Amino acid sequence: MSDIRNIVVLTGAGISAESGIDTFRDSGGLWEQHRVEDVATPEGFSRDPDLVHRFYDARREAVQQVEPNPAHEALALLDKRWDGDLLIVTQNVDDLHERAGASRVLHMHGELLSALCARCDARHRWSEPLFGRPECPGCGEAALRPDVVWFGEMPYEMERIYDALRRADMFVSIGTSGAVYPAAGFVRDAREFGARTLELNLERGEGSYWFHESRQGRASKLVPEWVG
Ligand code: BV8
Repeated sequence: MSDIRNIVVLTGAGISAESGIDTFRDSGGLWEQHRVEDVATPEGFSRDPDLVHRFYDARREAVQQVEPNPAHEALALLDKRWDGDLLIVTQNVDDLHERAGASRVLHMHGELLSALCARCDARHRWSEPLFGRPECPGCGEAALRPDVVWFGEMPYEMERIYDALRRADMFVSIGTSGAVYPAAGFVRDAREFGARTLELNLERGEGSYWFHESRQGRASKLVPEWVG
């Protein structure tokens, strides 16, 4: 990677699969267990907040029982030793990148271990259930919701992401089906801005043909090999 200075990595549910966290679209995945419209949209939340709280409370609990895997650890190692720009943009709402030791992480779809107050917009570190409507530590209202970006909501820090893509010499996509936008379009943006693009995934994702190179396999093998 001699001529590479600035790297953007995009991760999806596939990087956490070997830690025991369900992906969305693999067989038996989260979207087979629940209708997206019911649990991952603002309309679903206003229709049945308790159902949505139970869905996210179960995932928040599960995330605290699992560990990072060698793919998370390899990215954390890269983060520690890379002296150029590096941004790990994750679509995942787990905290496994951080628990592996990575620090340059951006959760574009929010985080399970955070609660957002629908009344005062404050975000709070949160590891307990939201079922039962606890009060917002800021404004005292019982208006806390999962701090997760649902379909139809604007992902976090898009300007910072596009700024990093404009400057990237390398864009690596790991463990994502490329089914959800705007994340699924980042490879095209990076390529247009002149970056080399690499896909590391169990199978070819929906936008696989946009990548200069695509390697199939498990993240716990491919990512340590790529980081070297
Ligand atoms: C927005 C958080 C605008 C919640 C999630 C038509 C065209 C283009 C766009 C749209 C459209 N219609 C609607 C849209 C917009 C919509 C969208 O893209 N819909 C899709 C379905 C077409 N997008 C949005 O709504 C986004 N917002 O557009 O806002 C806007 C503008 C102005 C003002 C306001 C708004 C917001 C989308 C965010 C939704 N939230 N998650 C939660 O986590 O519960 S989405 C969810 O699915 C994930 O976060 C992730 O982002 C996404 C994709 O999932 P993946 O991570 O890729 O997981 P998946 O299971 O799909 O794939 C796993 C992969 O891993 C597989 O390929 C598998 O082979 C691989 N794998 C498995 N095991 C391993 C492995 N790889 C390696 N090793 C292994 N061991």
